[in-house]
Amino acid sequence: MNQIEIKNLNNQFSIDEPENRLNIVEGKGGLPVIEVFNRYASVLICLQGAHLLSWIPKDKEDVIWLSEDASFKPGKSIRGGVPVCWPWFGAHETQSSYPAHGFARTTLWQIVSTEAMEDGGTKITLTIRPSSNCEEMWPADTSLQYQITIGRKLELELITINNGMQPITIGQALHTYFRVSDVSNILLFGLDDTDYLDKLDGFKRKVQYGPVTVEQEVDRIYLDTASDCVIEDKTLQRNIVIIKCGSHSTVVWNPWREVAEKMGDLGKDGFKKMLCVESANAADDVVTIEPGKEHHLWVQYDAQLIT
Ligand code: TA6
Repeated sequence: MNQIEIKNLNNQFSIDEPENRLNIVEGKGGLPVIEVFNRYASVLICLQGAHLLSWIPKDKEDVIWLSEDASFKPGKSIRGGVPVCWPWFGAHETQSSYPAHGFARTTLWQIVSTEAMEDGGTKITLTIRPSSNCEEMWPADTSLQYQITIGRKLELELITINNGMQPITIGQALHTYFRVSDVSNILLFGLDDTDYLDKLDGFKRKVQYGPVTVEQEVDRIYLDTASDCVIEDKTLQRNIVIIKCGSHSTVVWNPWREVAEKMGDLGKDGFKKMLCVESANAADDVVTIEPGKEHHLWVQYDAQLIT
């Protein structure tokens, strides 16, 4: 995106209030980035993929992990942050040449609106219309909206609207990389007694007992769960509380050392500093949307100090 286009976006969408500022700037690799500073937090969102890169609640540390080796290139997904996986999760069911986790995370999104809210928060609405630029992979007349609300907590809402005449079926996830002090020292609560598919063991169905701990590679789809999750990080004295709606599966992923080294964009020992806890519609938990109807995937994140 060139400087004139960025200037035009600022003319339309920037916010310039004493305690609520929003600007669009040229980020790494020339990709446009929305910067928000308000009384609650600062946030960075790359328009490619509507990819949230950072959320720093006031006087706290970043809650989101972004790889120091993430590449910022047109059409390439960014390692870390909050990738938007849509309209399928993981590999495409039948077309192996289609990108994993869909194309929303590598598409350039449009800004619909920005709003300085009365309570001092900031709301941003982004959109894509896939049938206009990803028609081969997704011919259905669908619009996708993404609302990001930066208040005392962070809210993300992904809305799929079926404008066509036939039902559509989607899989999706907010594939959030949470920043942790050391992944082997955290506990993830909320999935006790929940069945999961273990991708590392041929998708065998297993049961979780107690909190999830990570001492090796983990790649699991927890099934039939709408539960809140909490990442307890005693070293950072922080609980990250994850609440969701419109999702009945939760994916937990950490690649651990060997896989991370092969992936090449996780940075030195980056795997230790992250845990993906993804509010998803994955495996059998796909969503069918009838003509004229919509589906909302909503999450709310809160970073609480452990006293
Ligand atoms: O959500 C877990 C997962 O699907 C893993 O299997 C893992 O490969 C990861 O996402 C990252 O996928 P990506 O396509 O971003 O390399």
